[in-house]
Amino acid sequence: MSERPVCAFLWLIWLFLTSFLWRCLFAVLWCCQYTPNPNSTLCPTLHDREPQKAVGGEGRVHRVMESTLTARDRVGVQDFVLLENYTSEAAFIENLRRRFGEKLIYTYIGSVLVSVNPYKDLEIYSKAHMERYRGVSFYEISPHIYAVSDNTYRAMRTERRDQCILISGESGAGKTEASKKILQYYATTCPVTDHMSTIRDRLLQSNPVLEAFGNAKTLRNDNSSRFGKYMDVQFDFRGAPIGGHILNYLLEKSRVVHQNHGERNFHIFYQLLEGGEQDQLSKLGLERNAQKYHYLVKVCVCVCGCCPRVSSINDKSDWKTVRKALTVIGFHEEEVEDLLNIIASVLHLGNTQFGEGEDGETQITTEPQLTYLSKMIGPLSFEQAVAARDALAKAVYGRAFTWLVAKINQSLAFKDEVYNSSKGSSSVIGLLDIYGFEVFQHNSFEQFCINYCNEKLQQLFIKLTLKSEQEEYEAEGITWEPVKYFDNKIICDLVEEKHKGFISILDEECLRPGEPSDISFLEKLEDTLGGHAHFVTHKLANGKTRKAVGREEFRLIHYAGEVNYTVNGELANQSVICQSDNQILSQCFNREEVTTQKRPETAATQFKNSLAKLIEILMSKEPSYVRCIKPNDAKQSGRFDEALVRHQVKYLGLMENLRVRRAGFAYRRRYEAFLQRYKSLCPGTWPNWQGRLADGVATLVQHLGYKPEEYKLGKTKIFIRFPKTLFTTEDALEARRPALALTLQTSWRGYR
Ligand code: AOV
Ligand code: MG
Repeated sequence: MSERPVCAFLWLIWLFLTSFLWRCLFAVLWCCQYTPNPNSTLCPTLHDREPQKAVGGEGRVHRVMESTLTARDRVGVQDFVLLENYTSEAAFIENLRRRFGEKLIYTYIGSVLVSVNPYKDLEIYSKAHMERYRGVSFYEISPHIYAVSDNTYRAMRTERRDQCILISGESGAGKTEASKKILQYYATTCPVTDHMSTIRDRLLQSNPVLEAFGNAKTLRNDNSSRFGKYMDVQFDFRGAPIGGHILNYLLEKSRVVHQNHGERNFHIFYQLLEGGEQDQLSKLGLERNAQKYHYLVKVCVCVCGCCPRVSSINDKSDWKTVRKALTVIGFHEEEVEDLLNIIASVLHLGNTQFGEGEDGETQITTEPQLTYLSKMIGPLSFEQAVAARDALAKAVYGRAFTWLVAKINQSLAFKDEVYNSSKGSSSVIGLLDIYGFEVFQHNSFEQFCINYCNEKLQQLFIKLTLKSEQEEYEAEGITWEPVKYFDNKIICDLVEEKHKGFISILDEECLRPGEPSDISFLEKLEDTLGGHAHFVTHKLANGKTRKAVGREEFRLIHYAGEVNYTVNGELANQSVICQSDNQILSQCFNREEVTTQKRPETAATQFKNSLAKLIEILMSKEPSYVRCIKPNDAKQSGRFDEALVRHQVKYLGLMENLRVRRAGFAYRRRYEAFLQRYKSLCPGTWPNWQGRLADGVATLVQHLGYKPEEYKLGKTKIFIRFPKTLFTTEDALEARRPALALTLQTSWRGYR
């Protein structure tokens, strides 16, 4: 054979191969970048927010392929909206249970994240996991707290609107852990410069400090938040964290002087005693033994905590963390010393014992405590100490906590000159982690406030999830049928209504001249609220006595369960402390404030007002929700107590939430996104629709054979009632994919 034809033959093969390879390559690239499925290769699940354009923190485009989901990830449905039998509570719980069994603790209801506490460390919070979720559209990847964090962050950036993430659930359900994971996500994935890394570190380090002073072991949770916390994280126009601010709500001060059996005081006391250096303890007059302190372990028969050590807590290493965190946040050595003096003084106060003097007067019989107390608290007279010991301890601790939050806020405050950035162009993401609904054997005023707070948040959830749904239908000109749900407004009103609500009655009783009496208060409650469906006392209508409610108690039927509250008056004498030499104390107890003649607002009214302000703040932002569920009461991993979960699913209103998502239109998407995704299924819209988007979508769905009852066309979006309709369309798209790739190849020339 001559050389020429061989060369020509080889050349032709090479040409064919290269052009074919190039075509393939272009086709693949084209598929990747301009595929008619811009949002996902997954079957789109159903949610109210538009899937955002997948732009990451640095403008990267992520594309997560279906193959990233393993068979395990698909156990059950990852969005309850996809449940066949969506009205069945049993099916709902079974889905939760199956996923929980596979350590899949997160599931969506539309855009709401349901999270079940695993009670063990799962390997799903690594940096690599954070990267997987970064910049990826909400539903392209398995449900996760990082998906909510990322979605919220991108919504803040693209919509330039302040956001908030509301985390709710009962005590021990995982709210605080969720809020910490969100903060860690931002700290790791957001862009930062050197200056900003200081703020980032301070934001992170504020957690161990506040937990040390504001968390404690309760029967429900070994690290229970005993204060409510709302934290704003401020981002600049580049999406970098530049500041933060914390609002704290009603610390459970009674814990300083009394704990239920099996519970502890605030962590900081045990941390100081376990981890503090010997020198330091000696200076404070403290012994390294929690058993020595009346407020930590009472020596008497168990009406008290009696559990200084907890297996899940390492006070010694926690102390180190807290000490380091205080430095990172910017506390001066003197400030830390003053703070520790306050902690020590509270312990000494607790150990102060009283006896009767020769003339029958009361005397402090514990000399060493008095020496330390007078040194630390200032000129404290015997009589005042006798009258006010516990009230004083609570007040000192409570004010020191407020001071601590203020100090952290100073260190987190946005500083214009440091960041060389304009505050005006910044946006915030607020994180709400409040104490969860709780019921103990003995419930006092503080439990009342905690549970009232949870009522308010549930009310907000109801209003916003239904309201936003309704608003969207209205804006799009779509009619829909509302879903029935339990509205807990009736309980909120019972507590806060003017003149006839619980708090008004309490105010009246406290501000009445003379000593407020618990019995007269209960009688007044009975007169005004007796007969209300959610209020119960020991008196029955027929004049008999209800045994389940004590004579000094009243019962509220909350949205989350029934709670008996004990009425017991508490009076505080704070006037002596303002004379202290301790800088923090004298700042905390302003002399003018405590000597003023004006009667202060009652604690209940203050709390009511601060909650009203909180609700206002939350309403001004775009909310995302995390609903936490506690799988068992024993704090055990792998245990799923169905009855307990069912109760929570009920009172959190998750079934109603799901029904609302489905009763209206399960799926909605902007015309351009819908057309882009499915246009290849209709010759009339493929490859490019030139007319009005709405007409393009109408042509497309007509061709697909959608029946009129299956969908509605709004002003800017298509609304599809049943997931099945969409699944059929998705199947058609899936079936067309190989053909589509071929079409792309052959149309390559034309496309170019
Ligand atoms: P809470 O904030 O909802 O209760 P926490 O967030 O403190 O509850 O969670 C309680 C405990 O459950 C934690 O200390 C962890 O041991 C465990 N836990 C929670 N979430 C996770 C998770 N995602 N992974 C592993 N363990 C977890 V309260 O503050 O009492 O209402 O007031
Ligand atoms: Mg908590």
